[in-house]
Amino acid sequence: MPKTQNIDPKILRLPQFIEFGKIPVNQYNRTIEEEKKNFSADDLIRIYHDMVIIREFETMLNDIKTKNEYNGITYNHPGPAHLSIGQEASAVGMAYTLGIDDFIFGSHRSHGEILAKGLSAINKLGDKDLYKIMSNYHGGGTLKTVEKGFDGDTRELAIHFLLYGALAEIFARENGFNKGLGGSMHAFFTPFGIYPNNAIVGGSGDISVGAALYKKINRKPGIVVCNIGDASMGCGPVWEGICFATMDQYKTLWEGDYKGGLPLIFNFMNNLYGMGGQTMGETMGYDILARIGAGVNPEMMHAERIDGYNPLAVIDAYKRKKKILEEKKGPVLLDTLTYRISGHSPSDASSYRSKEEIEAWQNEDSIITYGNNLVTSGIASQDSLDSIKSYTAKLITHILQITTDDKISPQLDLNSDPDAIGKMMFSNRSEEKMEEREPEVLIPMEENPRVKAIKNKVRFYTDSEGKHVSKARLFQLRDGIFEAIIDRFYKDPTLAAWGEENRDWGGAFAVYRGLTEALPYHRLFNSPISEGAIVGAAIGYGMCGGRVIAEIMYCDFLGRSGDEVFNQLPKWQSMSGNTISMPVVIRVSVGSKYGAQHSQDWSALAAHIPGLKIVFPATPYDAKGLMNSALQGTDPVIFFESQRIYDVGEMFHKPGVPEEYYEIQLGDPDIKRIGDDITILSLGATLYTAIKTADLLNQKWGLNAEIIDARTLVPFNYQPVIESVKKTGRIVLTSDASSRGSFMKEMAQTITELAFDYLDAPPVVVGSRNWITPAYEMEEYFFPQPGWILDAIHQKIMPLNGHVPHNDYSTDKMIKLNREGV
Ligand SMILES: Cc1ncc(C[n+]2csc(CCOP(=O)(O)OP(=O)(O)O)c2C)c(N)n1
Ligand SMILES: [Mg+2]
Repeated sequence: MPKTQNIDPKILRLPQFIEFGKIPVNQYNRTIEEEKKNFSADDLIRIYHDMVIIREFETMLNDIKTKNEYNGITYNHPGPAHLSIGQEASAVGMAYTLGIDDFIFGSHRSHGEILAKGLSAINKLGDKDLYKIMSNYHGGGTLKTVEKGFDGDTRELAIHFLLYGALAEIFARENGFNKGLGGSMHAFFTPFGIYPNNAIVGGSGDISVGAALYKKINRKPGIVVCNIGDASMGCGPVWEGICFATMDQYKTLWEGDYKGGLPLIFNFMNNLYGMGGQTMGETMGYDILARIGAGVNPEMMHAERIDGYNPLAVIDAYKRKKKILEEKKGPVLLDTLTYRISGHSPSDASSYRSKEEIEAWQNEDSIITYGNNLVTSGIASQDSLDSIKSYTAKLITHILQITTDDKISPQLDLNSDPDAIGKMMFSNRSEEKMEEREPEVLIPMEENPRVKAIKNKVRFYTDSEGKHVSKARLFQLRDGIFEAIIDRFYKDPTLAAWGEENRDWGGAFAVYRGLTEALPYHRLFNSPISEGAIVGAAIGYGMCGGRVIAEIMYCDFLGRSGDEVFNQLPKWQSMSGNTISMPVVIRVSVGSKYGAQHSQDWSALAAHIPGLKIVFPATPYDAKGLMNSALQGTDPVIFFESQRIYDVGEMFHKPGVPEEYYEIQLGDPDIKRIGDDITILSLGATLYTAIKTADLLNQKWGLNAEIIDARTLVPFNYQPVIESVKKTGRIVLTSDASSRGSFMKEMAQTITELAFDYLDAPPVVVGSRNWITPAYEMEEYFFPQPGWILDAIHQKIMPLNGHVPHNDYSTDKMIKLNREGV
């Protein structure tokens, strides 16, 4: 809601028509003769060569999958192989003009794109650079294997390296580009500009937007190509990615040379099918996919359908579209028409399409047609083309032979190191900034109005006379988060933040108030209401090397970014074989007062997914220290914040929240009150419920409860909790999450396992009801109350003399509730 842009009813209420321009469809019409002036003969032959390599590579995989044999080499590959036989021209055409600074993202069917982009990069890199890239990768293991007995030139060696790295990845070998942890659908190799390929249909649709943002925000050269299938046009992340990538603000509000569109091409590899669903005529309504561009923005996304069966048509389109991106008029939508001759996977019986249809496309096969054109135009002889084919078959046979030899190409040795994958789940680095340069800010930090206001705040909840400080004067939890974030914005030039209402509004809960004054648009901006793309773009930004904070306004909206949070963010570091890091913090606000769809604590859902660090602070001191750590790290962190306690002051850390920078290590729970009769382990805002409970236990029964604030869920150091249980013999755990499947249940189970001998009673979890969250007026019947914890202690752990429980925690009641599913 930038005040600079007035929305005038006098203009907006005028009648008018929306005019759509023309979207070109297959307009390329040059002959190869005409193209001779644009390409050397070598270049034209290289296009053929690259297509043949892809065809042979995929044919080999098809043979291995269907017959367990290729050219006399037998092998069983149990994993996936989504082949792109038929689509070679679209891949080679796409990659031909791209340099190594241009990044491609892909899908489950991206072997061809990997090879095409790799071959294009090899052609553009000098021998020295190529050798350096190869010898640096994974300590040179992949290179050493292909170098053995090889006596050609560096470029040829690099082709061996590319084919071997890709195939070894597909066959889960340690020499694979991602140590065998990515596999067929997730293989990539960033030194050649090949970024993650994604097994989730449309997964690259928003991640690639983040990569384009990374390039734009950090002034990096190159463009980004998002290669996705035609059926992915039905996927949320693709639509959200398109919305995110086409926001007006890039052209209206971003300043100076940041003004202008994203350097991004959404390239739909339109093979007309999504598995067995026919996108034109059955499962979608667009008829011609490029039509979609018309509705997105006035530029109609410069959309175009191109003939992906003709590599020269694709190259022509890329040359023209790259120019559009250089002029900052992107993004672009390309509908690259192609056809998958092979099945969706080798087990596909093609029951959804006719033999005649497949034959018709085979008759127009791009490699044969293009080869014939080369011959008839006198660019190449049939013999020379045939020798490319026979050379390629020999090369692929050799690569298959060394890849399938367990001695030459072993898998990651999980026998000798059973934790080898575990060690790759996190990058665990500590980096003040992701790049060395001055951060762009609008004013010195001391001049920031919020920073000035905070200077006058009291950083402990009581004053020197022990009186409670008024809310207006109090340094609150939201201030702790703000201090950590603004500090990092002035340290790390790559740091950018986005989400809904993040800029002028200051975030829905005023955590960012004051940041607008500090930061130019390109470092802090409002996003569309696209939770998937908010997170997806952060993932792309992070994997390219930038640090980013994305915000989800309510925890309940995490479902909208489900794939990004559960499938993408946690996995790319380890699926890359630890070659990329993911300095991404997702702030998630946990609500109350707004009923069933705005008040859920879903921290357990996030904690369940391997590869995420999960934080949930409850005090201003912890919030600042933990946010500092999250922003100093290189791992994805989901940072939960409870709306109930944004305004609390610091009650525990004396003399108050330090003004200077400090870190609190993720994973250490904190003992907030010492006691030896019972341990209360709390998470998030229930720390304050625990405090009230402890006060009651002390006042009424003279018991001293030890209160431990978990602070983080993953990682988590159980040692202090076990030490406490050794002392108290009793533990009750509480959080605002519905108790069934909550993280406190997980903790209770682990504590039972680790400290069984010290326990006098079972660990008991007091969470919220397994209901919808009712209206604010009824919330005390839903969220755990001090009285509930007393009831549970009384009935399950130790009788509290004279206590009359309100709630029934008996075994019978628990069995009944579980049986009823509530
Ligand atoms: C979110 C999701 N839904 C379904 C699938 C199963 N699936 C794998 S590929 C595919 C079809 C994708 O079609 P398209 O995007 O056109 O790519 P193509 O396979 O044609 O290359 C489907 C449904 C998946 N991997 N991810
Ligand atoms: Mg398709």
